Amino acid sequence: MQKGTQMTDEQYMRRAIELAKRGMGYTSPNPMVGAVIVKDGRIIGEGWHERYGELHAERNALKHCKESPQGADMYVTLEPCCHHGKQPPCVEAVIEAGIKRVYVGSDDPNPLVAGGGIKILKEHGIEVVTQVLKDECDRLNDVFFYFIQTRRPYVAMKYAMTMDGKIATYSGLSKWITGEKAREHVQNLRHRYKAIMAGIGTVLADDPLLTCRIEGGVNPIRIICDTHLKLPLESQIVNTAKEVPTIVAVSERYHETAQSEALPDTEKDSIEENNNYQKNRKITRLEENGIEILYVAEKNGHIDLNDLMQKLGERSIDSILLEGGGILNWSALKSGIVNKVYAYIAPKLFGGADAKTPIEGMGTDSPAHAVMLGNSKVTKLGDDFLIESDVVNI
Ligand code: AOF
Ligand code: ZN
Repeated sequence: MQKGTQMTDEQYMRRAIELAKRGMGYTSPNPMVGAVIVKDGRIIGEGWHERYGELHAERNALKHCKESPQGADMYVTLEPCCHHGKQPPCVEAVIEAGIKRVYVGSDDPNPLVAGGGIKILKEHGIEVVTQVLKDECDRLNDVFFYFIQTRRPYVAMKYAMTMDGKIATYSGLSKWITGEKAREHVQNLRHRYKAIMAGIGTVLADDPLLTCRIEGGVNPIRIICDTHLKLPLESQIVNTAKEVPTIVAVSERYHETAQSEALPDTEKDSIEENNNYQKNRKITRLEENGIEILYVAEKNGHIDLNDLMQKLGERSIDSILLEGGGILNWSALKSGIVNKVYAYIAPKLFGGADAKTPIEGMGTDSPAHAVMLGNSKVTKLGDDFLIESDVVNI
């Protein structure tokens, strides 16, 4: 910015977007929101929604004003709220501060707001300009918009593959496919998304931790899809479950087992009772280790992912990074729960008919029935490429 040149409305809004992003990973299930206050062509206050439950962006920007906001303009990435939640309504603060004009990016689809904020501002004689950099502001909160309207988590499928579409060599080796920069990017996703989900196959094969390894990063809640309770007690997941919240989704058929009285060894007289007894003991052990067991309906011998999404939504889990193996990835696509795909592509070739690919299962029978992706964006990360796309036909 040259001294003396005034910034445009879009530039102020872009600044507000930048500020909003500082809340990434900390505001869930609230949106990321940024606000800038401008007087006589100068920014006099900035703020963002820093953490769930704390001040909203508008109040933070007002709090940080270096001079009176009377008669100033405010640029805010989301429609100011008008309801009492964990925080009082932002519109009241905006009105009391004497703000003259408000530039808004996204509308707030929260039924408690939904146009109400803008209406109140206008009723108080404040000029409101809507849809400033709307697309960019909307993009910031894909997760919030989906969750507030469906109460189900927004799911992003992530995988890393070679240019010939392999996620491991035929011998099963996968360390490493992509380089450091791409792997660091994945760590940022683990910080950003509320939960991370993997299938039991991945846990048995790799014994992963599924944590976020960036400084100051937040660990995602770990969700393991484990229909038949195969998770080993000695796995890293179990050993760290007291520090990292972990949910193991199992078939609801084990619910009864868990509730039934455990039989002492000597009294077991059938294979089924013995089996139930073992499952029961395992559930107790897992719970003692800090794991939450979530009982989910079964569909075709697997966890019903739609039922799982419903239950996770009820626990305020608004977003999931799916780092599944090929089978879980296909089930997720087929169940229609996937909203976005992050494909990290390394410029190398593994070959091999038996080398695993990111999405396995049955697959589609005809190109006409493909899962269609759109809004694609390509980013170069070192020697690798990231293609991120929205699933458009779920
Ligand atoms: C704003 N500015 O910075 C945010 C807004 O429980 P509360 O009080 O934190 O309210 C959460 C709701 O407020 C959330 O669902 C969304 O509609 C709105 N978030 N609004 O004006 C902000 N974070
Ligand atoms: Zn608010």
